[in-house]
Amino acid sequence: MRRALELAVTALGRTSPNPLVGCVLLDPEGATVAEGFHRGAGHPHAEAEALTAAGDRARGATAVVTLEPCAHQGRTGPCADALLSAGVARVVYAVPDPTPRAAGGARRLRDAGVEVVAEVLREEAERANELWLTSVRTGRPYVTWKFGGTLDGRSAAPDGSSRWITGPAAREDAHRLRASHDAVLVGSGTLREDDPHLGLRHGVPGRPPLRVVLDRTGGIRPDARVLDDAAPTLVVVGRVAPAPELPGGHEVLTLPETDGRLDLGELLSELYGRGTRSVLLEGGARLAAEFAARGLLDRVVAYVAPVLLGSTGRAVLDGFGAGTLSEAVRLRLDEVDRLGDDVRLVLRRPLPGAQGTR
Ligand code: AOF
Ligand code: ZN
Repeated sequence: MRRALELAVTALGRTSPNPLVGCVLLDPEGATVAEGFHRGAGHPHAEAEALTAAGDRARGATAVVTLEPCAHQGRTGPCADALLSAGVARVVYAVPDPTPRAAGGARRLRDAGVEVVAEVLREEAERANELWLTSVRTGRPYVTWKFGGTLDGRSAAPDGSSRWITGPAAREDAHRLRASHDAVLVGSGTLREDDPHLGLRHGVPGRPPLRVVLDRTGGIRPDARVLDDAAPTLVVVGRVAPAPELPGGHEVLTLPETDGRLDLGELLSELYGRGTRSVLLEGGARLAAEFAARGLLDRVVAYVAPVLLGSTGRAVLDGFGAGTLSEAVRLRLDEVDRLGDDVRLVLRRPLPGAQGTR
């Protein structure tokens, strides 16, 4: 299963709206017969890839799969049936398929007399596929807020200078984080002030994420860097805004507004409907605050630099303020890593029922 997970994550950032899946076929002595992983929507499922590579040697084999084999006819056939006709004797999987459309493969295999072992290395497999799994369970994209800031929570000096607060290792890592998401999102302030590009730097593997920019009043300039041809861009405007003229390959999305703000819930369901399973918030402070206030942050990745800017610096979060401690957003600290002179913290929404304090 560890090997199957390793195979699965080689396609990180390229499979949406489909999951990461890996599969290893073992002979009765435990030797590897064939391997496969899912390369992305429209490509064969991991099981199918491994079965094709195995040919006749799949007979009597054990299939080790990171996700319950599917039972539906979609873009490709039901894997449960393919495993049956190939004569596989045992199926070991990690995570049950959470989609009503594809679930039921384990039952079908058991009913046909195949030995099925469920939930092997489930925790590791949940983590490897966490963006997709959380997304299909909640029906909206998984939301990660990424920021680089000072020890005292500032992202820029009062004059706007911010290059560079964190060092090259942290910035490199942030780039890889971008490549692992389906979409990156910035608010109108960041769009106007920073003219961000949001593409993948040369040499970073992966498919470039969809660039999503909020532009409530429709003021985006046709020469904005985000409108080049490095990746498609979705420009989100409010109902009253004039639809901006965009160069080819980019699209305008019109959303309802509440109290002069674009409806983020609508935005997320629109993105989900387009197959986006993960969104990375890349700025700015007001956008992040809105997601935080609405309880829409699944994960925070913070790059913290050994720098103090003091109270005149611009806060990483702006517009959200807890009146009292019990209203604070409390996160679970999962990872702490040193990257050069900076520290990367990975924090997640606490598990339901978990205590906020230790
Ligand atoms: C995959 N790859 O290796 C496995 C999947 O759109 P379809 O027809 O390709 O079906 C996608 C669903 O099939 C997916 O959401 C998941 O529930 C199931 N299993 N999918 O893309 C795979 N094993
Ligand atoms: Zn399948």
